[in-house]
Amino acid sequence: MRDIWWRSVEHKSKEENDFIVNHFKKIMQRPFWIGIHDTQEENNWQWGSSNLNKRPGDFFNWAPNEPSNAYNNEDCGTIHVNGQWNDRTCSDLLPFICEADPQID
Ligand SMILES: [Ca+2]
Ligand SMILES: [Ca+2]
Repeated sequence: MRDIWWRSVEHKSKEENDFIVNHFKKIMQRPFWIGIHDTQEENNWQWGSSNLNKRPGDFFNWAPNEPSNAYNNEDCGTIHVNGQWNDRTCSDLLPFICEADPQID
């Protein structure tokens, strides 16, 4: 049986971050969501797959003065066309890209 886990794309290394920017920069006229958040504990940034026992990763590419947690209400990460990240309010309507891990049981 084949299970596929979909999640918002994760950028756990500079190589992955560069890959996403290089492949999607033509459509990145707006920032889009990446799968990182600090919803459980302020400034403890985790990838969405962390609860799947995946390595949380130690690569971060925040823009200068980010994450700012503006209005004490920015808990979800976005990426800009320059590859740098910003935290925003999680309910903002922005595009996202999904990635998947095909798993064969
Ligand atoms: Ca926050
Ligand atoms: Ca911010």
